[in-house]
Amino acid sequence: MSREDNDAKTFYVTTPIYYVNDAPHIGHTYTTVAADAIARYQRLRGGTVLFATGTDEHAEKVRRAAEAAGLDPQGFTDRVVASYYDAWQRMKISYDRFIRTTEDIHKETVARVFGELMEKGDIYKDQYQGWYCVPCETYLREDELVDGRNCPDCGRPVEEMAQDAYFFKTSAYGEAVMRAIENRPELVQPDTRRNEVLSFIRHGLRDNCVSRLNTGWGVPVPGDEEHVVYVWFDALVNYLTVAGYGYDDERFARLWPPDVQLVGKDILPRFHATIWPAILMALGLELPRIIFGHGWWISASGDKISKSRGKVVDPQAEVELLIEESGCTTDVATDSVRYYLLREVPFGHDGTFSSEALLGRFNADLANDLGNLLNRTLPLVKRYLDGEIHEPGPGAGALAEVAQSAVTRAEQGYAELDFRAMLQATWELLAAANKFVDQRAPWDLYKTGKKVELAAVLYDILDSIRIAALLISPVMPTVSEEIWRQLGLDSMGVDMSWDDCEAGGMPPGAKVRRGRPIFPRIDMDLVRKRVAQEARQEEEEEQQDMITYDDFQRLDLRVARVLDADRIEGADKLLKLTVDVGEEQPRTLVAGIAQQFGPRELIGQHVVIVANLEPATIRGVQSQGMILAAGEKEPLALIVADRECEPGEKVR
Ligand code: ME8
Repeated sequence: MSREDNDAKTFYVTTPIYYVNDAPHIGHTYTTVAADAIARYQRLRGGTVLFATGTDEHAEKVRRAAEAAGLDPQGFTDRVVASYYDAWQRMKISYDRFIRTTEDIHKETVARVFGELMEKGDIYKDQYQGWYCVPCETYLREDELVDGRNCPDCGRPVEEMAQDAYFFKTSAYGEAVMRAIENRPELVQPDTRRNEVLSFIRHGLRDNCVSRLNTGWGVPVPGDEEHVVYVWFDALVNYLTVAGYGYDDERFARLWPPDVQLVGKDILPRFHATIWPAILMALGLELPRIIFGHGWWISASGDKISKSRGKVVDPQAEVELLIEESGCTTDVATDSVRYYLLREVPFGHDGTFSSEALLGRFNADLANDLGNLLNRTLPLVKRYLDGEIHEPGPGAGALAEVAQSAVTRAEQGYAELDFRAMLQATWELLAAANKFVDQRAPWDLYKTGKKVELAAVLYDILDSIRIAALLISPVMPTVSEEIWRQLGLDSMGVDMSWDDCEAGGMPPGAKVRRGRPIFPRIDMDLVRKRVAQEARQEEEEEQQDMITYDDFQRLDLRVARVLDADRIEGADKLLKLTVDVGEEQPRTLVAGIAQQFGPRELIGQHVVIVANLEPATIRGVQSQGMILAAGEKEPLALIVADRECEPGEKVR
């Protein structure tokens, strides 16, 4: 499988494949937009690119979500995957391959890889005794748990597991993986994460459990239908499936190894920087060139402007916000959110998403610096040069040096995945061009009849705008196209190409076309005033929702001691509790907390219940009251008495 010459290499960039228990969120969008910018940049440079993303469907949590929705897993994932197609279309994600792990070709590849490693003795059968975090789909050792029962990554309770299982000999590759990461600083990035990874490996790698008991969802272990391949093993193999491993040698030779693999920081140390390279080493395959772990977005507390109104930022809601506040088009709003994501924080760092900052950047960077430069220059070309770009003539090229420096730094930014630096470099060019307009005052040149100078100055400005449009086009594809159109380049048949980044490339004869301003300014004072008014209104409405003390008194809240707890057959979320409320007979309650709390941890707890709730029959069990728990969507913590008190004690 030798590669004949290096030019034949297709640039292969990947995102993780995402779980489909839910619709896409800001994290998915962030990685995918960044990968999209990389792919578009490579294409702009004339390279052949394969940009792959997709969905990870064989997770236990996906099976459970399907069950909760009353659908079979395949029907459920078929439905949710549509929300990914839709989101990526809206975000202008130019993927070349969307892989679903439920595709036959992928299932065959997983079975092939698993089989190969079994044959080599790198996968063996043993007993698994330990813990499993369903939300993270991670096997955990006792000593990794927090407080003896919670997942170290997400903090949620884990489930105990004891079963026959297959193991991958990660431990045998620990040393080699560590050496590879140490010797090739490019392999795992950024540096801070690389250090985290190295210390994770130094702590010692144990063999990983790579199977689960077959519950009818997943890829069966070759030759042993009682087990299915562990979802993370299944998922990592997607990068091989996409590349044609084992079924299309020619494709594989063109694609392997991946050039850039983007992942979030949480799935770097345990998976992409250890098990993944270990699997590749076991298969005798080259490691990826770059695996980059980016940071996380959190939403700014007290961000009143946000349309998402929650802890989780919804990129689509932010797009709508921009449209509403500025009146820009959907395409421009989408490009602006893409810009904000890659401009606001250095790639690799965590960031705080704030709608106010998004609107602020829209005004300052996009409307003022970029939009205004275009809007003030095009009318001058119309007025003084009949709308046509002239030969640069003597004196042109005043901005060439600044432009050259911006291009060099942008190239470096793209190569190092430092999107922020790349955009900053471009904005320095825009700032220089804006300053140049002020200094050279084309209107004065016109008035004083300095025609040659006037043509040269306008040429330089438009040329800078053209270069800036090229530099940002991987991030803001539609905006760049619109600028291209307004500069008259599309009607000249000039395609965008990185080769044309050099100053002086603006073709004379292009006829500029004024359009609507791309970035209409947002009146931030008005936005703030309206938001404050909405907040006041909300507060008033909340006050109207107040209950009186008498209303509250009607609730009979009591302490109850849990005597027994049991799962209810066929109902994943429900537990049947027997509680002592200080009455002659214990009561029975049905509580929807089975996914967060195990029966054993409940017995003996002093919980709080609503004792005068009308009884209801749930799944054939009469429930006489309701247990109180914190958590809006799902129960996160039970309300318990923090010191000794008698069952039946009133809570007031
Ligand atoms: O992990 N900010 O899938 P997933 C930035 N199926 N990134 C975030 C984020 C945030 N607030 N929240 C989550 C999986 N992420 C596996 C991958 S690949 C072989 C298998 C990132 O749907 C997170 O770091 O949970 C991860 O990269 C992705 O979004 C979530 O993926």
